[in-house]
Amino acid sequence: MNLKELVGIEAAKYVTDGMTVGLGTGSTAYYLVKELGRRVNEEGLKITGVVTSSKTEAQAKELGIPLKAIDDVESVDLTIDGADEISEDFQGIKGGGAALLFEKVVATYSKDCIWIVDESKMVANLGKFPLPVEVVPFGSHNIFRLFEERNYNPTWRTDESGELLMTDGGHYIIDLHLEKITDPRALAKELDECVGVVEHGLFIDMISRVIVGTPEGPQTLI
Ligand code: ABF
Repeated sequence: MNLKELVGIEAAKYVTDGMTVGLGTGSTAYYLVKELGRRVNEEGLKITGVVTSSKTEAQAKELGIPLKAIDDVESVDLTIDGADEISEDFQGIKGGGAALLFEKVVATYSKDCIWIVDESKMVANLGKFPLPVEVVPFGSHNIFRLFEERNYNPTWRTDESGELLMTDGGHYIIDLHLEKITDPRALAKELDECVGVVEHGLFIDMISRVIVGTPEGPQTLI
């Protein structure tokens, strides 16, 4: 069993009957959804899923997990999702899968959030992973130039055909190659104040639990 599968199965144990569960994106969340599908079908687990991306929606539907849109549920009890980097003080970078906006919306309006990662995602400081910033197409080149002026080493996220990637929300993504983010809170505030930035991949103070896959087994932190 690989480390991603290990933590996906471990995280599924926190899902109980009657829950509305936020289902994240990525290869680690894939194993969580797979395990929930198994429990729904083999153990009669009764849950409602709220998905954060078209990929997850397709997988959950195929597995027979009942789904609802976030606006059709009173609240999300627990969101379980992957991450690209998690620092020692449990701040995170997400968005490598280009679903950060919907992921942050679902996580923000969830009572509890669990991140599931293999140990390679645990870092001393955020920033080695390029920070995704989701921007409105209108005026996005001005934002790109602003990031260049601030020496944030921006690049455009492109799709398989080399075109600018369009997110499920209809926006572009600019990735900032910062190497090391010394003050994630300050950078998050700065990006929040940039006109045309819809959302960014800094997830600050949003996590209740982290389950890390290691060769010795799943380690639950926080
Ligand atoms: C998603 O999962 C994204 O926010 C993040 O980029 C990605 C991590 O993918 P993986 O689990 O495949 O490393 O939640």
